Amino acid sequence: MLETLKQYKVKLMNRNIVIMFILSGLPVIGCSYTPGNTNKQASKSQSSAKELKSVEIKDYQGEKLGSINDFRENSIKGPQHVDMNTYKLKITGLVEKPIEYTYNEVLKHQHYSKVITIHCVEGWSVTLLWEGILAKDLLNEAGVKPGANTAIFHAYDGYTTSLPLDFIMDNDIIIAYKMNDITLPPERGFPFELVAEDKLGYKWIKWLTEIELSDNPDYKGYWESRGYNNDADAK
Ligand SMILES: Nc1nc2c(c(=O)[nH]1)N[C@H]1C(S)=C(S)[C@@H](COP(=O)(O)O)O[C@H]1N2
Ligand SMILES: [Mo]
Repeated sequence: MLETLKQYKVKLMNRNIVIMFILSGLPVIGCSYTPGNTNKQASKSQSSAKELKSVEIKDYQGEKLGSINDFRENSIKGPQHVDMNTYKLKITGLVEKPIEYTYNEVLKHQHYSKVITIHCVEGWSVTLLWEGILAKDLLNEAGVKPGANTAIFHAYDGYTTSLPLDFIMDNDIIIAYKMNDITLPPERGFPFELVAEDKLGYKWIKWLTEIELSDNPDYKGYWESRGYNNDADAK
């Protein structure tokens, strides 16, 4: 019984020593965490991850953005994986000088970004920050021939759509390589998607391969030839 009590006392003493040790140690540890201590700042910036550009942004200048994952995958042949070794963006048809751009040659043009909403006829819409170059910058480089009034867009999956040439020349229509600050993933149209602002989703051609200038304003693309309105006004 006594033995037991003694042991208990010793245990208590040991515990007190441990507690005292911890207490005496605390202010020392605390010192290295006082605000303004440069060591803390340095160690913190070293340990916190450096932000890489592949992180999707969720708001822009106070505006909440939708997500790259808010799209319904409904492409006519599913996601396309474009072979970038052979990829070219071609400007053809009624132009002075047909041009074939590589991906990097397209990106050498002035960059533009804007928050724009895509509306699909299926009833969903997504607002994102789009970044790209202007369609008219490429067309001006190729030189629009008199008589051209329609731009026909072709894609890797065989999809086509068209827009009045005036619509492209009178507006800042973006050919996007990024959405929400990340490079378009294959399912979202890599390398390029046309941001057909104020037009319904079926004008937003993905996996863009060619812009052909034509004098046929009645050209009908994939969905247009299946009954969808050729104006495709989203407003
Ligand atoms: N090449 C190609 N582009 C396309 C399509 C397609 O099937 N093929 N679908 C269109 C439609 S109907 C919409 S709504 C938008 C967005 O489609 P997503 O949700 O499949 O990205 O892409 C458009 N661009
Ligand atoms: Mo759509």
